[in-house]
Amino acid sequence: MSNEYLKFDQMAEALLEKAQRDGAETMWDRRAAQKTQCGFGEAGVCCRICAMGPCRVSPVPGKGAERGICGASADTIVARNFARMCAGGTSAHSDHARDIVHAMHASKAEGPFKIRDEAKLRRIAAEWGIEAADTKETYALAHELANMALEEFGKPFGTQRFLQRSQKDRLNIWERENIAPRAIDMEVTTLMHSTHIGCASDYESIFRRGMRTSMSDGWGGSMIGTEFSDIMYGTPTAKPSSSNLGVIDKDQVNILIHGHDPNLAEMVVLAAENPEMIELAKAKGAKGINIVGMCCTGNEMTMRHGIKIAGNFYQQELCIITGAIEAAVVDVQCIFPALPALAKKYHTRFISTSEKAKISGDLYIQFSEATGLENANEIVKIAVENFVNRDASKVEIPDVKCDTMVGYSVEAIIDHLDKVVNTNTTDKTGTVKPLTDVIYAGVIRGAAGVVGCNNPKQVHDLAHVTVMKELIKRDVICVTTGCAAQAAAKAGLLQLEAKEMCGRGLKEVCERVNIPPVLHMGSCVDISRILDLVNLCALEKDVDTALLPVVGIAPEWMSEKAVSIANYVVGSGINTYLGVIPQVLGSPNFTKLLTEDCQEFIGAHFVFEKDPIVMVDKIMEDLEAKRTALGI
Ligand code: SF4
Ligand code: MSK
Repeated sequence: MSNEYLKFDQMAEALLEKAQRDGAETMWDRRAAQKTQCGFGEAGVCCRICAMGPCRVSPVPGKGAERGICGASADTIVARNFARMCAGGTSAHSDHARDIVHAMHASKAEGPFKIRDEAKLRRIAAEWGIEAADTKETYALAHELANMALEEFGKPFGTQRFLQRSQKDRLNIWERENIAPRAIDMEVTTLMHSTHIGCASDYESIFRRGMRTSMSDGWGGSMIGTEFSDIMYGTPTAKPSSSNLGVIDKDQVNILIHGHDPNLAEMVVLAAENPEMIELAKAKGAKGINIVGMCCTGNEMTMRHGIKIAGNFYQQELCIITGAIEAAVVDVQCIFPALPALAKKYHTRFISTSEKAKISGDLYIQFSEATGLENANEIVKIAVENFVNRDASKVEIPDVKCDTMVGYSVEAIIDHLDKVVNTNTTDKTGTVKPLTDVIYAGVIRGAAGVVGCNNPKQVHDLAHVTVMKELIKRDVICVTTGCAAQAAAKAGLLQLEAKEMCGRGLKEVCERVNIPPVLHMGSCVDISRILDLVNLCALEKDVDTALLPVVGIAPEWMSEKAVSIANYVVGSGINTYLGVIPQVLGSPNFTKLLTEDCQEFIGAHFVFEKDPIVMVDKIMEDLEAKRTALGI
């Protein structure tokens, strides 16, 4: 059970030993049962998209079968598999966004689904050309905007509305290269069609269709998800929180919220604040109700409410193994199907809530916009009543937690920058100019977006934390989302005090702006906030994003969503570094397309590098080369 991949996190090892004592199975047992992973799958050359297959072609040219039964080559098979990962990732982010828009469509002044950031509602409505966006009645406007957003998924003509935010050189590249995304559902459908047996075989064409689909995620679904969540639940502002499994409280009813979609979790937080529910918890012997978050539902809730972060992807099982979780409540994405069986080893109720992610094995309470608060009340009551079933002899909560700052939306960052500007002038710039100024002046050398998951192919959190520590030491400011952000939180990188780990330039910026060197920008869909920020810098300097000294990094990624993200970040002109090699090496041509050739038409490329220190060395070379080219 003990595994070299866990050595960074001593706490995990202790809990895994506890799991063994408790007779509970974990991902490490299942990882060991997999033995050696399939080399064909690893190289991306296994095809099972038709029933003549599965076909495996040789990842080594000249050795073994060179084509599948239909004649598909390694290039075609690898490109199709990669493209279908983009389609899967795009659909996950975008379908999440659609649920947020549906909640907005159901919003009303007297219901639990309300408009909480009216200014943003009016701003986006004006951006999308709705007449009288500044004067219309709030909910009439919200419903009109929601209807327009729903059209972004299925409109027959035109491209994504948010593209118009982009700096013009980048927009021209998208139009020239035919990767400006159309309706989101159309892009996913076209890509699935294109990669059906007997359709596209040209690997570059498949890649381009995949990139256009991913662009409909980044500049479509994810951006809609972020902006509309802000309208519904509030745009995040900087606030303190704390992180790691020590945030679980042995004296309280602990409810774990896990997944991605804030609709349910917002209602659970409301329900848990109900004085009647708190009284019930006390009557059951608890001091109160403690909500802790995991993965991106956790990120959404910490960004807006400061909800404590229990951990990231790897820690979902460890959380239950503490024996102190009364209910694990999940919505969609990144939820191990193994959790209900694990929960049964303890007293934990496992509650799935979405028909898109119905997980068998315990309780299913279907969440809907019409009954959201009632569903949440039922869930919280089940958790509270379960407190008496906790077995004290099975409780072991690691005494480890770390204070952290969260909530750095683009608006919050600009607000911080304004406060510095105001030391010299009475006017707020309301722009990212102070940030671009310090980058252009060389006080900081560049910026990095560090995102993504955990993956047993990397030591838990080690690559995330090493990359971020090395970058801030070398005066590169980091923004982060997803499980990478939670790794940073646990390592103390999201504290103001982390400025002491920085180079001189970045330290001074952190002190003057009163920010940590690594800024938590939210969940996986909130990578659209990073796109927005980089685009604002490009607009400020009126240059293509590809010219700016910025990079994207996913040190420990694992999901299809991460493939889609990497693809739209490259499509947005930002070189993207992956610490886990995607399953493409079986096609040297496709690999070269990703790592070199796409630079020619999109202005950015992928870099694969498993070693985090070597990765940072490459990133610094990249950033300095961009600086030289810009003459800064
Ligand atoms: Fe084999 Fe071609 Fe069918 Fe793939 S599409 S399984 S390569 S016959
Ligand atoms: S939760 S997609 S494991 S970042 Fe967004 Fe973490 Fe990756 Fe899920």
